[in-house]
Amino acid sequence: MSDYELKEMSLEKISSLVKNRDPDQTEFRQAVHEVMEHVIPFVKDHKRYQRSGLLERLVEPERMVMFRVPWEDDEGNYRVNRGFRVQFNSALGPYKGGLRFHPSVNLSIIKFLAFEQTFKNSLTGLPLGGGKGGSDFNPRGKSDAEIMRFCQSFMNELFRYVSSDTDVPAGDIGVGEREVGYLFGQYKRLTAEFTGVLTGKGLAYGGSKVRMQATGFGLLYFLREMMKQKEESLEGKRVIISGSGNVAQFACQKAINLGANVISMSDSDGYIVDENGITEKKLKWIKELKNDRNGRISEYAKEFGCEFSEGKPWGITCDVALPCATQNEIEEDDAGELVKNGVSYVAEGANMPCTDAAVKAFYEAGVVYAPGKASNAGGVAVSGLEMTQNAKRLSWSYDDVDEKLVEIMQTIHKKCTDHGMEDGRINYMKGANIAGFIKVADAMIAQGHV
Ligand code: NDP
Ligand code: 2IT
Repeated sequence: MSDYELKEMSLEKISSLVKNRDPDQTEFRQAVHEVMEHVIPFVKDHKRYQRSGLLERLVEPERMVMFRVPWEDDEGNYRVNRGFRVQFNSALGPYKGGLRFHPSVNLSIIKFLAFEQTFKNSLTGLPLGGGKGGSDFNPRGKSDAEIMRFCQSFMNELFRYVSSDTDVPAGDIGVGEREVGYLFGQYKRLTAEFTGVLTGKGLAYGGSKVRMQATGFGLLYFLREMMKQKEESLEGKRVIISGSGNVAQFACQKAINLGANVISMSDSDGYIVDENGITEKKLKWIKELKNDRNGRISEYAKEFGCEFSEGKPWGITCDVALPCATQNEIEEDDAGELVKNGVSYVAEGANMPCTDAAVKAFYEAGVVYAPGKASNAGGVAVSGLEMTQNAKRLSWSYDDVDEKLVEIMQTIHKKCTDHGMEDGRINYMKGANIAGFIKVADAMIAQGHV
């Protein structure tokens, strides 16, 4: 890069490049801003990364596919949704990332998730590129047969763009083991191949042990490392968790195992506060409610005699907050409430659940905060281990995979400390962004201007 270009390179320049291209993609622009805020000063200090076009390529997906998903509901009506797959960056390996089925899904959301995934996957140390996909299909209230027909139709188009060596999808919001099974079945039928084209599969047909638990467990393994830095532990800490889906359930389980007092979980209607603490037995009830009965979290309040309130849980006094539902669920005001009530740790189970202003509020208040690309990387890490097991046609034990997950989360924590030290404390966002960037950038430089 010439001196002229280098002088011109700034957060504003890259942000306006993205804004001019896609002015309406607010979530994607937010994710780019959060990463580039740390990457650009780093590049200015490191000549090796001052390459013409490197950052411009980093913020433009390699490929995006959008397609029609026609399906028939149980009443015989023909319905149409939109499908997406964004193949963001393949510098480190096949594109890898989940599929989200939620009515809010649009190109901006899938692009932000695929962009974040690129850095997250880099942090895992595994050979995984970054991608994401999904649909604006709303699974709420759909029958099992409708879900199956939708998944089959979605794969009728997606199968052209994925394979175990090119792009390996998995689950995310609205996509769990059942959906992965239907998607896998249809892929197999269309290609006549039994390969590891998806992860998060059932244990009977190539899934990995611990994949189901991995994101939530990994989040707590990461939090444990954060607390160790301060010579603290989870024992007796008041924890609140948003969401009550896959990530939230297993975050709750591991938090209980580590001695925490989990007092709140939520869904999109509201949250419960159980001052007696959510026990393993109560959590088992929540899992049945959410995974088998499609119930609402408000039913917990009736079952166990506690409070249910509409809205978000961030006004509850706690030591640790674990947002595990969706993007931008903690805004500046919510962060202010948490800080006022004495929160000490915030670790993201969801992707980008805290707005930029919320992250800054935590940092200024001295709250120890971890971004999802570091703290929720356990899910995709075990997906990477599932790919390895599938390629070798073998299956590791629960303890082996769990041990590897602990090691990976410890290593990611170390990368955050190595690159995030600032004024005598760890800026986890900075550390994760820079460590994630270095590996992707090195691979991109080595592979030429493509
Ligand atoms: P699930 O579909 O299993 O659960 C999602 C939970 O979040 C539900 O309780 C849901 O409530 C709630 N939720 C979803 N959207 C909203 C919304 N707009 N407002 C309020 N609540 C909402 O998804 P996961 O647990 O798999 O995913 C949760 C988060 O974790 C997502 O951000 C995802 O990207 C991230 N993640 C997931 C990984 C995985 O392996 N599954 C890995 C890494 C990150 P309701 O039922 O009412 O809709
Ligand atoms: O956001 C994520 O990391 C996931 N939804 C998991 C992706 C994966 O490929 O396991």
